[in-house]
Amino acid sequence: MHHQELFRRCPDNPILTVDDWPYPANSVFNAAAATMANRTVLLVRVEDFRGISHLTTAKSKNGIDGWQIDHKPTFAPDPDSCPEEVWGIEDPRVTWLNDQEEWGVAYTAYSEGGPMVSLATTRDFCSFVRIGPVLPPEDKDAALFPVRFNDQWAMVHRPISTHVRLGAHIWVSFSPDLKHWGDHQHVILARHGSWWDANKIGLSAPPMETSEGWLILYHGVRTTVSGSIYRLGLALLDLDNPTRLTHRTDEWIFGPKAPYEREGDVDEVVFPCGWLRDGDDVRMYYGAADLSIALATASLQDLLDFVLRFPYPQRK
Ligand code: BMA
Repeated sequence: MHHQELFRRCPDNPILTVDDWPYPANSVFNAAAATMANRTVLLVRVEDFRGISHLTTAKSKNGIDGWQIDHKPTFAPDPDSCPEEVWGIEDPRVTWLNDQEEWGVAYTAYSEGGPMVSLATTRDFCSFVRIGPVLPPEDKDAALFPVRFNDQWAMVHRPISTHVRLGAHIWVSFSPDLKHWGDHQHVILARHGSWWDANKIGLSAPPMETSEGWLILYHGVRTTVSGSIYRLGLALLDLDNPTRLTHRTDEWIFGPKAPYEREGDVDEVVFPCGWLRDGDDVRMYYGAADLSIALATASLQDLLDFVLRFPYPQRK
């Protein structure tokens, strides 16, 4: 199998659009995913006609169709109490936190000072408890790990560096309490030049625990004269030390191809915020062209076999 076919698109794509929405919206995309009581739950980014985003819960038995969608925003920005959310909340990633018996939600709070990372928790995808803004601008594409390392929570995120190695790279930070974060380390650097993941990368779906390490799905942004192209690659982090990168694919494994990925509010974008594992099956939910939600599936073993062909370090 060619590695461009590791993920197979669902024939029903796009599986969710604004036409399915119970209330008027400009776009529905970049959804987090979870499994709750045998149902697939998507926490969907919905952009309203002001351009401001909120999150709404959609549930389905088979994860493809028959979605039950909340009739109003489930988790809306609250700029009166949370000024960092004044321009909306975007791109959630959810992680089941074993010790706490709840999901941790990392999302982009769009503040007047720029996009930053906020955290919240939920037990039911109806009500959310904010932990608060945890990393200052510009920082986004964050997700929690499900377990602690030496008693510390860990989180992947993507600050933007204006120093010598200018660019947007993937970092991991640690916290004793989910609120205060430190011990920041960069773990995956954007490549340079003509690479598909030159200059700007970011985590896509949350890290997935596998026998070979933490499987990382990340996006790389190729800048061209007619705009950016968002594509996806894989990496592995050491199971015991998530700051140690052990593998990283040279080539992207998934990129915009279908018409709904190539043309939308932002052309040439595939942007997953969630993937779910069921045995060897991996279901990846992704925003398509900042307009709709699509689904593609892969075999976990195939993904691992492919990424294991690229031990790190290698040339950049
Ligand atoms: C990124 C994020 C995503 C968006 C993507 C493409 O920077 O803002 O929400 O899907 O750009 O526009």
